[in-house]
Amino acid sequence: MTTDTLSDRILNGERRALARAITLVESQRADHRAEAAALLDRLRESGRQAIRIGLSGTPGVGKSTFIESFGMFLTGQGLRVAVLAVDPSSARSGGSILGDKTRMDRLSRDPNAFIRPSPSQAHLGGVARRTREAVSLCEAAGFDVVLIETVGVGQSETVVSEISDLFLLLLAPAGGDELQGVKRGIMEMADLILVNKADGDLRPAATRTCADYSGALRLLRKRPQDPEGFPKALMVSALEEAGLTKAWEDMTSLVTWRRENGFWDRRRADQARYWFEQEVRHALLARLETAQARSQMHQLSDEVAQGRLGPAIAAETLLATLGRD
Ligand SMILES: Nc1nc2c(ncn2[C@@H]2O[C@H](COP(=O)(O)OP(=O)(O)OP(=O)(O)O)[C@@H](O)[C@H]2O)c(=O)[nH]1
Ligand SMILES: [Mg+2]
Repeated sequence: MTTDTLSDRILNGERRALARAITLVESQRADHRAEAAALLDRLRESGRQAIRIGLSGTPGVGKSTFIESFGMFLTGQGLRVAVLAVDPSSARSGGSILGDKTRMDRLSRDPNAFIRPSPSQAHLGGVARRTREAVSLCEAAGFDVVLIETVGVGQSETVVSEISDLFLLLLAPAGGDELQGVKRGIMEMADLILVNKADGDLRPAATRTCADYSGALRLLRKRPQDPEGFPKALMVSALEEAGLTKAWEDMTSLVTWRRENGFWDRRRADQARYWFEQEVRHALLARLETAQARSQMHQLSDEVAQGRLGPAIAAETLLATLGRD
């Protein structure tokens, strides 16, 4: 299939074309990379934008259950929803939301939903880049909302917030009054904190946790991209599908405010800048990994070790040859 045909089919909202294009952006082959770049460039002209929602939380907090309920809620509103994942652990398990498709059983059968397991890639940088491109493909295919799930470990929240318009942090009700060891940096990224499992016996604990986090959020420095009252903490129950309407109302009012006040476009522009720089860094590092560069590195490092060349001049020699190819 040519790039033009594939692009037309994606713009038509054809799911099989979308799935195929995502496979293309996930490929490491140089010819596939070039094809993917051409496709993405063509699709960019559509100018379609989804609301990109990043969702993070520690294992077991209810991310998959929430995505199923919230996704069904959104499709119930007539919206088209795509679900992607940035999952550093999938490097081990080989795409963990695959197994999750059973947990997202209803959503995966909904014609207005599209679920894509995370690519199994060795490192977070690779996964992030491909997820970002997959998000663009989903936007071009006309999805209204793209949910990007990540497990709350390591750097993955930062990566997801660099792909998202809104960042949601899912928490479980805590026993005591401790703040569940949520890192300050993560709190500062959150637009909404959702205290999940606010049902049954856990409801009183959820109420306390929600109050604790509301207080903690008020202590953070005010961010320019927030209207009065944001970021905020809310209670939801993914299991009982409670609190979803309120959460969605808050998300849309935040989006509207940011659009009207220039913060939406500014964030997207900053993200584009960030990913451009990441691409440059990534490509430069990749050049160090070619057979030729490795052998030259080896040779120069021997000369440095033997005292025949200074480290700085040797580095310059190597870098000068990387520029040409
Ligand atoms: N009571 C209650 N239990 C919930 C709720 N949401 C999820 N759970 C339960 O919590 C457990 C973990 O839910 P998951 O949705 O798999 O959590 P997750 O965050 O996706 O977990 P990982 O994929 O392992 O990171 C399951 O047993 C769910 O049934 C909720 O709103 N209320
Ligand atoms: Mg899960």
